[in-house]
Amino acid sequence: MRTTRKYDAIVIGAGFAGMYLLHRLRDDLGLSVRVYERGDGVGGTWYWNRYPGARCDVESMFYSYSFSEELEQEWEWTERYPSQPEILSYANHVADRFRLREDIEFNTSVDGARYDDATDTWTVTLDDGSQATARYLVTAVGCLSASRVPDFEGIDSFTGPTYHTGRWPHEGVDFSGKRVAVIGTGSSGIQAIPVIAEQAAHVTVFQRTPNFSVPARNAPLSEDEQRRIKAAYRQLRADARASASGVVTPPALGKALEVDEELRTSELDRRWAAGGAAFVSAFDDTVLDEAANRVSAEYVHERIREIVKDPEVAELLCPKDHPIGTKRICVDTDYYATYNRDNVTLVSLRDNPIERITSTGLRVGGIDHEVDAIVFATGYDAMTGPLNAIDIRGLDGIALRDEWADGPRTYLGVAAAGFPNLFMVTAPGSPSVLSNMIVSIEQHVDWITDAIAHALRAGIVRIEAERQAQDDWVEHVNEAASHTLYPRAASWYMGANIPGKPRVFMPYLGGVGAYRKICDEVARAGYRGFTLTPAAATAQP
Ligand code: NA7
Repeated sequence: MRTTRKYDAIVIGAGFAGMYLLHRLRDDLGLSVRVYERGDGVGGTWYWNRYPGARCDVESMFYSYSFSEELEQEWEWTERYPSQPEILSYANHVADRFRLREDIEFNTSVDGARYDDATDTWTVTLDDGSQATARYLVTAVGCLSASRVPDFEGIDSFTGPTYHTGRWPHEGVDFSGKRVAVIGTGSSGIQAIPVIAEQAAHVTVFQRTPNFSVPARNAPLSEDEQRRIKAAYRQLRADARASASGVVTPPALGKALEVDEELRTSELDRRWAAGGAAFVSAFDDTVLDEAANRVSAEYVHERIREIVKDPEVAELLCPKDHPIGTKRICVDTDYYATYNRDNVTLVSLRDNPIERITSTGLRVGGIDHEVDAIVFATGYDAMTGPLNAIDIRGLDGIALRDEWADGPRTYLGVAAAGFPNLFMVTAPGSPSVLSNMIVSIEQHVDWITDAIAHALRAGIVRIEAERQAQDDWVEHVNEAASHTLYPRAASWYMGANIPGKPRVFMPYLGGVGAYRKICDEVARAGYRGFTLTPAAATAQP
C-alpha cells in the first residue's frame, strides 16, 4: 500500500514561479516543500516553447530574477532579447545553483487537489494515482500553458506531421524542402514564420486577424552595456517594480493629440528605430482614447505599407480590427519583410475560415492548399485553462472550475473564497500577463511567502479570502478595464479566443506598481479581506 507523503507546502509547476517559490518557502521559511512538474525539466513556458525563433519580448537584463545579487551580477546574457535556449539554460543554472531539483518531482502531473476541512490541509492526487498532503497548496502553473489546437474539421485526416508552437519537439524539426502551413499570427506565429521561411521550400501563412508588431532590433549585448546596467541594477529593479508594466520605458510625451504633430512623428520614429514594446507607450492615452490610439496604429500601418512590396498583402497585414496595444504587441525580427520572399504566401481567413483540414493540406474558400507539415501557432486557453485542468476542490467539495463558470473570481489574483490555504501565482485578477512576468512572479511569491510566514508566527492554520473582499476585487478589476480600450479587442485577455469561454477581462489593469502597493497595504492591515483562523479554533483531530 502506498503511504501518503506529507509536506508543509506543495507547489504545482517548476517554471520561474515554482522555482522561486521553492527557494523562498524552503530556504527562507524552512518548510518542507514538494514541487510537481509535468515536464522533465525546469523552465515552464521556456521548457515547452521550443519553436524556431522563440524569444522573450522583454529585454534579457530585466527578464531575470532580482532576488539574488550574486546571481544577477554573475550571469551573462548574450543578446538584447533572450532566445528560448538561453532562458532555458538560465532556468537550469538557477535550479542547480539553488539546489532546487532535489525537491522537484518531474514527469508528474497533479490531477486533483482537495481541501480537508478537519485538518486544514490539501491532498493532491498525482497522475500515477498516488497522493500527497500539505497545509499549503500553491499553483505556479503559468498563464499560457494550456496550449490549444482549434477543433478543425478533418484534423485527424492530415497525413503529414503537425506541431503546436507550445509543444515543440525537443529534438527540433527540419523543414528543409518542405511546404509548411502556419496557422496563427500572434506572437508565436510572428516569431516563427521568418525563421521557418528561411529553411522551408514554401510557407503558407493562414491569418485570421492581423496583429500589430514592432521591430525588436535584437543585437548582441555589449560588455559595456551589461556592466552599466549591472552597476545600476538596484535602482533599475526598484524602478521596474514601481512601474506600470514591470519594465522601465522612456516616459510618455503626454496625450497624443496634444503633442505637436512633428514631435509626435519624431517620437514614434525614434521608438520604432529603437525597437521593442515601448513603442506603444509613446503617449499617455494610447489605450484609453480611440483618436489617440489611431496615431500609433496608423503609424504602424504606414510602416507595413512601406516594408511589404505587394500592396494587397500589405493591406491584409494592417490590423484594423482592434486598437493597438489592446492585444499584447508583438516584437519581431523581419516579420513584415518576410512577405516579400518568393516562398511565402499569405492566406487571409477574414472572409473564409479554414473549411477543413484534408489528408494533404487545408481547404479555404473551396481552394486546397497542399502542404507537407502544419504548424499550429493558435495560442492557449489563457489564465484559467491551466487551473481548470486540475480538479481543485475547496470547502464542502466546491470545484474551482464551477466557481469560475461565469468567469474567474479571485481576491487580488492570489486567493479564492472557499479555497483556504490555496495561493495562486499570476492568476486572473493579477496584472501579471500585462507585465514583465518575472517582476510579477517575484512580487506574488514574496507576498505569498510573507503571508505564510505570518500565519506560522501567529499560529494560524487557515487563511481564506472573504467572499465580500473577492467580490469587491472582481468589481475593481472590471472597473479598471472599463476605462480603457482593452475590452474592444477579441483577445485572450478576454477569453475571446476560446469558443464558449466567458468574456471577462481577466488581468488587472491597475499596473504592477499600484498593485504591489495594494497587496502590501492588505498585508500591513493584518491581511485585510482574509479570515485567519488560529489552531485552537478549528476542529483538529
Ligand atoms: P495568440 O496570441 O493567442 O495567437 C493565436 C493566433 O492563432 C491568432 O492569430 C489567432 O487568430 C489564431 N487562431 C486561433 N484560432 C484560430 C482558428 N480557429 N483559425 C485560424 N486562426 C486561429 O497565441 P501566441 O502563442 O501567438 O501568443 C501568446 C502569447 O505569448 C502572446 O500574447 C505573448 O504574451 C506571448 P485571432 O487573433 O484569434 O483571430
